[in-house]
Amino acid sequence: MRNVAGLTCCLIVCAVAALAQDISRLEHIGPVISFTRTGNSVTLNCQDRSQVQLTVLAADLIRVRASLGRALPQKDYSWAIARDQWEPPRWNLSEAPDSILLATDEVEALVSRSPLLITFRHAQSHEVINADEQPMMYDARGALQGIMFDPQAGIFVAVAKKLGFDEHFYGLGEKAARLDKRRGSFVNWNSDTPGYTEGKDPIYQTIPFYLGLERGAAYGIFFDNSYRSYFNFGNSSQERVWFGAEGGELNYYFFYGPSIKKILGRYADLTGHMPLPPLWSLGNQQSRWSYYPDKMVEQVAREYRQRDLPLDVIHLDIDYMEGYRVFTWNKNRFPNPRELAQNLGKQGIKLVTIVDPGVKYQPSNSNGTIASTGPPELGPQDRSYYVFEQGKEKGYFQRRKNGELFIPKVWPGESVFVDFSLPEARRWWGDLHRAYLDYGVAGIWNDMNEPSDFVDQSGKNQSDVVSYDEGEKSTHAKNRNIFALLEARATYEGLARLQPERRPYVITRAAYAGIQRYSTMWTGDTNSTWESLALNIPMFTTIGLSGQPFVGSDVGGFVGRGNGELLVRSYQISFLAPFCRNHKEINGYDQEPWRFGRYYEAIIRKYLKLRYELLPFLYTTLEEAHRTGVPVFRPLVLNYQEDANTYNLDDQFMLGNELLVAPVLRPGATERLVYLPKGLWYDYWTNRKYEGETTIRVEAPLETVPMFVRGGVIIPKAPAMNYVGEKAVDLITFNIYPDAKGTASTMLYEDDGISPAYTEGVLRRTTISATPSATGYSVTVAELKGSYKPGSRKFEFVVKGGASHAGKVATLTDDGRAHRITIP
Ligand code: MIG
Repeated sequence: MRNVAGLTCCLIVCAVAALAQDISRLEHIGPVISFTRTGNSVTLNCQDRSQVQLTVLAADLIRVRASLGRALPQKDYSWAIARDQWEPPRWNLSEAPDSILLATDEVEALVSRSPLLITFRHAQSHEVINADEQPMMYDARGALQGIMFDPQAGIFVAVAKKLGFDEHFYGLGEKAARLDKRRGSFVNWNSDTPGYTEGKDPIYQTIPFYLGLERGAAYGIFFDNSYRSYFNFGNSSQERVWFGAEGGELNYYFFYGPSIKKILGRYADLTGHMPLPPLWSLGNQQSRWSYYPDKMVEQVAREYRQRDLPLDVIHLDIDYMEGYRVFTWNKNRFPNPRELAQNLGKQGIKLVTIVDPGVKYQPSNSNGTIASTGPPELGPQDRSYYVFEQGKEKGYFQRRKNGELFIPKVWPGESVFVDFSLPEARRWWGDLHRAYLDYGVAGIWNDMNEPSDFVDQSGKNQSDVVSYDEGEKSTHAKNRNIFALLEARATYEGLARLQPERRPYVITRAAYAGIQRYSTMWTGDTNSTWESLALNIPMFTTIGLSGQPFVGSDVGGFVGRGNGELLVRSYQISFLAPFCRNHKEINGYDQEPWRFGRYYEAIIRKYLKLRYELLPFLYTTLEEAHRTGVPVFRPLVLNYQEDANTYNLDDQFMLGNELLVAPVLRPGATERLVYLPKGLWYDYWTNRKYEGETTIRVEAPLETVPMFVRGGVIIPKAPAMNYVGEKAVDLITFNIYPDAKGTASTMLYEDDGISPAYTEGVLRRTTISATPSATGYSVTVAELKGSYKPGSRKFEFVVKGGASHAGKVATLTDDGRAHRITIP
């Protein structure tokens, strides 16, 4: 059995590898024979009956949609897209004997008719940004059928682009790979891959969006196709980039920058902006598989508090349930979940429960215990399991083509999955979360939603499973990669409905593009190894460049045994990641901050305290991500895209535009090299100044993660606390790091941190600028913007560095009005 499985696996892997080498067996799209214009679209009719539609959505956004060998279908929808109405931009259509040109103010698409090739150019200089290397391709004769997941579900389609000699690639979401994807080859097929190492592909998520960067100018391509897809950035060819999928339309969006930040903003407009999660989700979180019974959860809380370690959240993994039945509580382990939540709540700690998509397959059984009257989630479940009963009765579970229920095996044993493409099923699933919220659970963690199936992780066992899919009744080939997106949507919308006064907090493992509208994420089952730790940086930055700003990884690693040094170095990265949660596998050695002795615990405490002090800054940066699509945790290339030294730099990162962090990623290392881009930099710990565009060697004993602050910024800090809301954010210290001219500025963002009122403008922006003046050093607090009222509190200004006013401090009482003070 094992051998057979191994062999099949090899066949699939080999076939995929072969495909990566060879798209030459595909047919080319035919030449253009005519075209029509309707609204902002131009439709090209091709000799082989293919149709291609180019639509101008914005001056820097053009959609290319092609149906190969047949006419474009009327139906046009995608689960990923958040916006389909765009302000009609100004653009021109012109025609020449051998070409058609669509030109906006920023970009033009030149379509040669025969062969049909699309070239995107800069609208003013006509310089080529990105060009087809071959006409679009499709598998008209079934040449690739042997390797297709489900040949009945579609035909292989592909696009080939010219590869620039010095072109770099970023994005594709969660990949166990380095930052620059140049020369890489990737597959998207959401997969449960515990203990993955660098190079493992695919893993959990599918974000078919990438950025190309050459000579400092960037473009983006979002290939919105949920079938198993392939991206090859010059892996097998010196000249070609190609991407394709095992079915569906050749549907992609072309974004022109040249700034990466601008592209990320557009991508967020198209696929959705991340809503703000509750502020406490930026707090420290603790998990393991699994804390139970309730007494142990309380003990974890007590340890944190007694040891003066900050903590906002404890996670309950799968063992809180009655026999892994989702939306139930085990009555022996958690007899009184409400009381537990209340006890934790008094200490400022919130509960997050895991929810898997597998619903135990449990036809009613007359031998079990009869449920007493009372909420079904607290009942015995053995005679009748209400979630299975309701879902079956309503017809919400996935079925095979022949009408039979699809019965995968997951934690509860035989299970069923919900067809989340059914709007009523999503609503029902969302409402089921009452079984948690009623007891005070504050957030939901969606695991196993690739969806994982112990019968067969490749998806073959699910190949004939049908989803409603807007009436298309499509199969797994199309729906696997969007299953988690739809589940997260059901969860998010459910939480928003059940608690309209609170922001939903959802965490997911699997995803498709657009997930940021509903959920935050973590990078699944990493290892407690230095290699796995080093992957944190390129993975977090890449996920951020792919539209998901709220990222993080199990601090300390999930699989295998860690140690104090590894745990400390892990916190020295994650204390600045949006999701900061220590988590461990069921049989793993304990890994809470105190488990390796006081020396390590003290260092971890220092970084957790610093995280809480930096929360005003972290939250301000998160709000920027929400508003602009530009992530919190950034690769240097995002802030310095003209600087080629940053193009493959993946052992350093930046937090916003302000902080540069260079963690230690090897055991025993106590120094490292750090690249500082152009500008003035301050060592965060010593305030020593450096002129940038240089590589320096710095000391990095275990107590210290090298951090640098960019000259010209102001970093706001709150008092240290052990959970969000423990103390009033009174005394905000603004640390001023002057640039070469002595000036610096910031804009602090604040709101109530918990309700959706910020979406209605209940928020506050405090703009502060500092500049040398004739009489001293002036700090200006502009008149406050927004209707959120934090009440009166003290501001303190501290000038950093060796400047003449360094070390000088001034304070004022913030009353919402403009102020100007001069430090003599
Ligand atoms: O098959 O719920 O990635 O975080 O602890 C393993 C148990 C299922 C995988 C998740 C991990 C979680 C674990 N889960």
